[in-house]
Amino acid sequence: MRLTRYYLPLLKETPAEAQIVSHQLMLRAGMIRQQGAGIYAWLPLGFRVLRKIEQIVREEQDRAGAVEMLMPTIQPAELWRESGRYDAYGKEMLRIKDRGDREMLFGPTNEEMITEIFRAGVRSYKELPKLLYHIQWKFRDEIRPRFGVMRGREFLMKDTYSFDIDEAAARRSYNRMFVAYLRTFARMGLTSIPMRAESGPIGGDLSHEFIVLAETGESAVFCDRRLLDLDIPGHDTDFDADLQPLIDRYTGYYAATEEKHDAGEFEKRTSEGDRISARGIEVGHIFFFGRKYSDPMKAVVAGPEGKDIPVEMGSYGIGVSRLVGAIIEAHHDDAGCKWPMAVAPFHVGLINLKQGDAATDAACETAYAALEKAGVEVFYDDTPARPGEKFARMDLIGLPYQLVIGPRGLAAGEVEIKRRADGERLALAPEAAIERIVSEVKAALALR
Ligand code: 5CA
Repeated sequence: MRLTRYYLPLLKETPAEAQIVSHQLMLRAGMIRQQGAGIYAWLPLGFRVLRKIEQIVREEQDRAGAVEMLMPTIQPAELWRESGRYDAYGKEMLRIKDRGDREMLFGPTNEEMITEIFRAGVRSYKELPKLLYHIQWKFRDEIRPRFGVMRGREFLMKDTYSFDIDEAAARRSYNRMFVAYLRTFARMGLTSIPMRAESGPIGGDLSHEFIVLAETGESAVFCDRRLLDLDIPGHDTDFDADLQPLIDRYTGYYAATEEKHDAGEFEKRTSEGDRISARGIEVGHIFFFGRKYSDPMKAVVAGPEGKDIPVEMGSYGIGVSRLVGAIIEAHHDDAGCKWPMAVAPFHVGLINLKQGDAATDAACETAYAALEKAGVEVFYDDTPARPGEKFARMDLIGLPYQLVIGPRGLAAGEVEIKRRADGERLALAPEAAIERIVSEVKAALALR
């Protein structure tokens, strides 16, 4: 991509309304633009990150055995009357009427709709388990939307729903999602900690929040430091095998959100040096709630003896748009974002230090074409701006590598690579620089 063709409205000043660094950087780097309280347009650069996060979420859901579909954003109120949640949900639900005066709503979540879809198509316990998911915009009329995409009113969520014949089988579905979540967040460069959590309006009594530690997080959390060093399950994890031992390794350490925190137990189960009391960002939340929806909505299957049995259900959410902010909170410095390769909007920023100089332009075009051909995503600053401006701009948008090409270096047979993560610089011959970037990008993207 060439910057001269792109839409990258950067801000010089830090917007006063943005209180946390991820919100400030998303506005300054031209990733989002506010359209109302808690409602954002995703500009091209931000949209690329959102799409990459979504794709990782999708790959890990598929790997764990979930099946993708798409449900609408608008739902009929009737469905929610069946479960009894229409009135219970309160003012957070955006209620709408259509031209025929029918009551509709903008979905804050999809338990009712998926239960309706399931009961229409599954008859026998032999068709279970079923894990279905979609990635769709939600609306919650939050009292206090804040911190940009972290707590929006309109936000993108991945929500999965599981259907099983009994509690033991439902537990296996829950475990699949538990492991998938560890992998999903790790692939984005985040250390997530599963913590015992309150289930709130979704219901049920088994629930974990996946928390990324951050000073700016909205949740107060308590956990054992050793959780930060556990190995992430590999991409060859067999999701059909018994995952319980893997889960036990995590749940064996103390970790709880404020609502579930028990100070006495915390002290008993952790040594003082391992005790973390901190703040965190909730990037995912998984729930097992049994028959809360299948009972009232009559989602039943014929069991082994032919009798109708209500299914045991769970639901599993990931805050896809919130993750964009969470990743910035974890990876930035004073100059801007420092994207992990897997979610970077582009892999490399190509900086032409003297646009219009024939040799420099030619070297840039050659590098641009060679990198693109090798599957590396290049963002080429082909504007006539001064070098200082180009450097600051590239640091702000935070692509993992910068390839800097100018007349002086070229005369000495060299171009420069700068790694954004640690600022390390390396002067190499143009071909060697390209090779180096291609192999480092490939290595960083390799699935582990
Ligand atoms: N139906 C269940 C799971 S599918 C559910 O709705 N769970 S939730 O309420 O916990 O939301 C799932 C995830 O969406 C949260 O963990 C959080 O990461 C994200 N999320 C929730 N509310 C917001 C919001 N207002 N803005 C941005 N992300 C949000």
